[in-house]
Amino acid sequence: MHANLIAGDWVAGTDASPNINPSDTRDVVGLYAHANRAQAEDAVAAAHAAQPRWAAFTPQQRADALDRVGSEIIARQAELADLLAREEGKALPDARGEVLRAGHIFKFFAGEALRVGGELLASTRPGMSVEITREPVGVVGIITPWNFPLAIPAWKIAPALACGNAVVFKPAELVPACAWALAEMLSRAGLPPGTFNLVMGRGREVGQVLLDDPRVHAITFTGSEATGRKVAQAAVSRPGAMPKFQLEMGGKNPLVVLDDADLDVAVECAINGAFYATGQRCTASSRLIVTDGIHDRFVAAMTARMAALTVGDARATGTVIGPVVDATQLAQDMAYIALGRSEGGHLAFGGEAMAELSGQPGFYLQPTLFTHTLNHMRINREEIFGPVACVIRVGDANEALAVANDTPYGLSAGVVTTSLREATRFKRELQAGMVMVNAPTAGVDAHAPFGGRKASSFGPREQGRYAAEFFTTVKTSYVQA
Ligand code: TXE
Repeated sequence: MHANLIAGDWVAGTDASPNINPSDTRDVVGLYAHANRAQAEDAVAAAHAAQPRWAAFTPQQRADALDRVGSEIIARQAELADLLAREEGKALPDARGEVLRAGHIFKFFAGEALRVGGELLASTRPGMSVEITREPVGVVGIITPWNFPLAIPAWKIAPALACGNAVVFKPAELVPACAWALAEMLSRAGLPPGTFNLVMGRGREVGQVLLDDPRVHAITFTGSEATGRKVAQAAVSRPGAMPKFQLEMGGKNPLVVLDDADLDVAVECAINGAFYATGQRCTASSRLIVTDGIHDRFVAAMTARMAALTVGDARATGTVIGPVVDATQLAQDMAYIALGRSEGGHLAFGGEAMAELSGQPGFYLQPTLFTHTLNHMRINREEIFGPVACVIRVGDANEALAVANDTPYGLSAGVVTTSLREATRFKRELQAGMVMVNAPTAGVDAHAPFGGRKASSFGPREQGRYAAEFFTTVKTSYVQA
């Protein structure tokens, strides 16, 4: 059994669950412990005790530890990508990319450990100096989803540690193997015991401890909007000091295709954005907003291209789209496909689940395209989180922009156009945290800020230099000469 990491020791759980390969449900990846409430509290206590020691490490020592982890992730890219593909179902080329990104994130934040800076201001008072410094927040609770089993933990853990915080990490129930592999590397990286703790298990049990325990000073969460709201509610209802919190939640990202777009570029952006990683990305292009003049050519080219996408075992050569992550998610996708039909959408491609491929039982689903959809339909309002995209036909660029912004979410948004004027206008006016011009809505750089607006996000941006906003607290000191 793979155990939890608490106070530097591997601690067995009170129970455990098998980790099932979604490409072949007969394949058990391993048995992973569930922490109980008391063990989660032990992890918090350990982090609380270790944090001052870790914060007293020199920035170079912190940088070296993070750099070691980054180097090991990159050196083990093939093995970790295989594990990721096996437990989550992400096709191997995407899984390899995710592993590399996780490695680069650790290396980036190794450098950031040396760059935690401050500011010196002239005072309005004679002889006074004003010094602005950043200090660690303390203990950070990290709660992550299943769709990026290595990259999302990396982009929360690395900056938290770089800034001198201790961490209690609770990964999603479906992907403990990648989390455990990361924890195992961190356990050998030279951190004082208790600085980094792994507690696997259920959200409402283990996750809840992180929300409730007053020794957890900050909570960073990525997952569904419903759970994100629970995190926020728990944070503000905590008696005494409220924890700092940061939420990354859903998206319903528009990709606008204008009449003047290069058709090949438009189709590649839409195929990649909507269907790669089985559409299970918060930045997926789920609404394809297409102007009249290019609509029919775009739909014809999309369906032709979709027919050539190989759905299969995530680890098989040639697979472009792996399975859906589990039975519950597949049922959710199928329910939305049925809803799309009943709302009047025209199923232009796909829509069928395949219980098995080449004799292998798995959660396979064809990439699915609806046309003739309207922006107010539920399939265009709610996050489906599967390989399902909807085309919305619009009259012109003005209508496209209005429809793109008419959504509760605001994570990522894209436009495909050859017009500099339209590219500039959409870049300015799209209401999203990230805007892509002639690029898929998903797929971002590891060193640039990530996050959204409206119901997609709450709190400071993640990644890049901007991560320090969340993982540090600012102190302003006044010194009279
Ligand atoms: O998410 P949850 P799940 C969406 C997607 C998916 C749905 C459910 O539509 O179908 O969410 O996925 C922990 N206190 N997205 O169940 O429940 C939980 O254990 C503390 C979109 O995976 O939000 C896990 O570690 N923690 C999203 C994490 O929260 C709790 C990515 C996320 O779980 C908790 C993933 C509680 N009460 C899912 N309950 C995106 N847009 O990127 C759960 N958790």
